[in-house]
Amino acid sequence: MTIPIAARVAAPVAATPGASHVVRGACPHDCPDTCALRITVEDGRVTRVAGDPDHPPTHGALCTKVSRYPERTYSPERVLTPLKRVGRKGEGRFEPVGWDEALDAIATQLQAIAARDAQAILPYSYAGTMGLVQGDGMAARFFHKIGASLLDRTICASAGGDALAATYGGKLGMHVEHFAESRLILIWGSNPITSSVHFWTFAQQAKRRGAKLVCIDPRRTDTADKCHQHIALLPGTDGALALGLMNELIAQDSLDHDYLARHVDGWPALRERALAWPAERAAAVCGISVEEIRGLARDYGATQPAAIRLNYGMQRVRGGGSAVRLIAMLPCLVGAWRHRAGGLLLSASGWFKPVLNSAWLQRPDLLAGHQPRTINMSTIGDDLLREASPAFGPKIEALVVYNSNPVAVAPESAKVAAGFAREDLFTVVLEHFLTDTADHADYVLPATTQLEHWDAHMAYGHSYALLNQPAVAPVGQARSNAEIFRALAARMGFDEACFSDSDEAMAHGAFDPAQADPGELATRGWAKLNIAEAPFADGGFHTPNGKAQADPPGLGVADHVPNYESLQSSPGLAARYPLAMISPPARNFLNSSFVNVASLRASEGEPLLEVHPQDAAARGIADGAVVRVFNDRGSYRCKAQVTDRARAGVVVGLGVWWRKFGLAGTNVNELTHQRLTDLGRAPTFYDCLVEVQAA
Ligand SMILES: Nc1nc2c(c(=O)[nH]1)N[C@H]1C(S)=C(S)[C@@H](COP(=O)(O)OP(=O)(O)OC[C@H]3O[C@@H](n4cnc5c(=O)[nH]c(N)nc54)[C@H](O)[C@@H]3O)O[C@H]1N2
Ligand SMILES: Nc1nc2c(c(=O)[nH]1)N[C@H]1C(S)=C(S)[C@@H](COP(=O)(O)OP(=O)(O)OC[C@H]3O[C@@H](n4cnc5c(=O)[nH]c(N)nc54)[C@H](O)[C@@H]3O)O[C@H]1N2
Ligand SMILES: [Mo]
Repeated sequence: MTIPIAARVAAPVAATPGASHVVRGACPHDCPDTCALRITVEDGRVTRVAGDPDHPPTHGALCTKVSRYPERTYSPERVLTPLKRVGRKGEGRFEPVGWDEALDAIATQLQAIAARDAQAILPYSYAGTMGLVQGDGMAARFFHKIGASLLDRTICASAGGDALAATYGGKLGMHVEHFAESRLILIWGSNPITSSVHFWTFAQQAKRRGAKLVCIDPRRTDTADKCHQHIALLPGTDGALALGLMNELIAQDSLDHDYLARHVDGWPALRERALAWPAERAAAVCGISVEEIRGLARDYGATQPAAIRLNYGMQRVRGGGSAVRLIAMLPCLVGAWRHRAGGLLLSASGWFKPVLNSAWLQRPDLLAGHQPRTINMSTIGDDLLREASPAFGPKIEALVVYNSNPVAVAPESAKVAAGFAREDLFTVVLEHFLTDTADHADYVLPATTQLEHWDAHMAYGHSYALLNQPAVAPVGQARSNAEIFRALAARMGFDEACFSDSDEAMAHGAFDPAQADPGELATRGWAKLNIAEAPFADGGFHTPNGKAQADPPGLGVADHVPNYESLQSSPGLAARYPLAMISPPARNFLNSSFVNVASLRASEGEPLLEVHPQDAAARGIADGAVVRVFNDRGSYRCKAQVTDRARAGVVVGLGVWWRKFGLAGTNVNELTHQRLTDLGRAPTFYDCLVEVQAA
């Protein structure tokens, strides 16, 4: 039987007995791949979620998590009615209430607080869905109209993002498909088999055609196992490695002098800096051999096209911004940008800037001249515990959380949990599940999933716009985020016409129709942006003068910046807590999403800490033993896995588990701190010293 493809489906979708059809959608999750989906609906129920074979980055394949999407959407644990708290904060005891009762109570509270000082209200959201409508579309309009505190959305990518902006003038990079033609690929601070599996397909195609793959990662990941070479540097030393490579490229004269002269500003100053980093010095800082640096420089200097897949793992340390600035100069030094299969890809979201109707979606003009303060989401632990002061402004009295699980994912979670437990804080959480954060809510509101609502999507790992059509009617009493904010706006008497825009109208209006064809989006589900094949072959960076900036005004030339917590910058601390802990994503979860999907949790097993055999032996820790991992901020219990996936001196706690699934009701963020990166005000999750003991 062939399944007809529904080009347009109006929500809600009525169930026709026996009927089966396919709806075009987009994966909403925080991942570079943003897959195009084909969703099979039978008798009004989604029975299958598959990758679109025609969408080049998706090429018909999905990750395990999203191919299990029906299990998530129809989970018996889904929140399907509004809930009101009846227990203590954090206990997770609620009773169902009607929508009207919940929305009336929330609107009344927000109005009362706004009448005193609207900045005491804080929206807190991140990328549970990356949708332009269910993310910061109607919600942004609502909070702008209130004049609530603004949120600095730094928790993931702003160190690297600001670094790319300083260097290239935006988050711009290669087309992911072109990696298939590269001859040398550096997979740097990235574990694509876990976190960007569609990029990995292109890297494997290149490998089959004879390309060399090098993985630069402190952990021996599955990806490292499948590369030709693995360079296991110490966490937070990537800037030193980049400078050591530049030093060698200068010594070998592998530079593209013409490209440097025509398309780079500040090379003489960067050259001076690099000359201070001979391979011996860099190798000592990175904890690797001199030959590893020399060999990599020889390969990178002699192979074209050479491509770097940089990812966010390496920027979650104090010097993350500087390291990205340095690495982003490497393709300029050797002229790799001349080829479409050469250059670098960290994030490509900047290509969407001229394509998005951001001001229409978010309506910052509704602030009407107000300049509310900005709260950094990465320091929410401290900020929730702060009293009013002239510098800070009013105490935070109300939090509205959507698309995020800060109690599990924000750093230094003891403080975050203490803040969320404040009796004088009014907290509303829009969610699918009773997460650690929802457990602290006064009201939990049931949100629709991607299968039940309209949305429009950009991507940060490819250059296609996507449209998501609802496949089925909302499950239970769920409402879309946008619908919930629309209903609250009505109750608060906001009468601007934009508060009546439907989700569907917002999804269709998200992109400039001249740049992302509405017909293609409606019928095929995706539209390719018009970006040059080799965007910087002849310069043309998005900086004011079109040149890549090695020495930008106000920042100067980047240097290696040691971690806050390292032998180099805090020897006393390193004596007490000698192990560096990193906590990169687990393959079967997406940050803290999917932790509650039983089959995916079963695949991950339980929270573990990888410890190198030498470090384990020195502490009498056996494989599988329960350990206490601790530092001055707190302690966390889990089982040890003794393995050489962790290099000596580094322990790995794959994240991000819900606290309530932890042995002692905590997760790795009990140990991380709230200090920020050198650029971008981002968290430094992987800049964290600990000690481990058998418990
Ligand atoms: N399955 C799955 N996929 C995901 C996610 C998930 O949780 N699960 N999360 C999504 C999100 S939000 C993001 S931002 C991306 C994150 O994905 P990536 O950007 O790839 O970042 P991480 O997975 O944090 O780290 C990647 C690798 O960097 C290594 N690393 C840690 N510290 C350093 C360092 O100092 N230097 C270097 N060179 N390497 C280091 C880690 O060991 C890890 O293997 O993935 C997305 N995709
Ligand atoms: N230790 C450590 N901590 C980390 C990281 C790490 O590597 N190590 N990674 C960091 C990174 S890269 C990131 S991006 C952050 C991620 O932090 P978050 O963006 O908070 O991501 P999630 O933990 O996946 O939580 C998203 C929540 O949104 C909900 N959600 C999904 N879709 C919808 C929707 O349509 N409506 C509503 N209302 N809710 C929805 C999901 O159910 C989920 O509970 O975590 C950071 N924290
Ligand atoms: Mo992220």
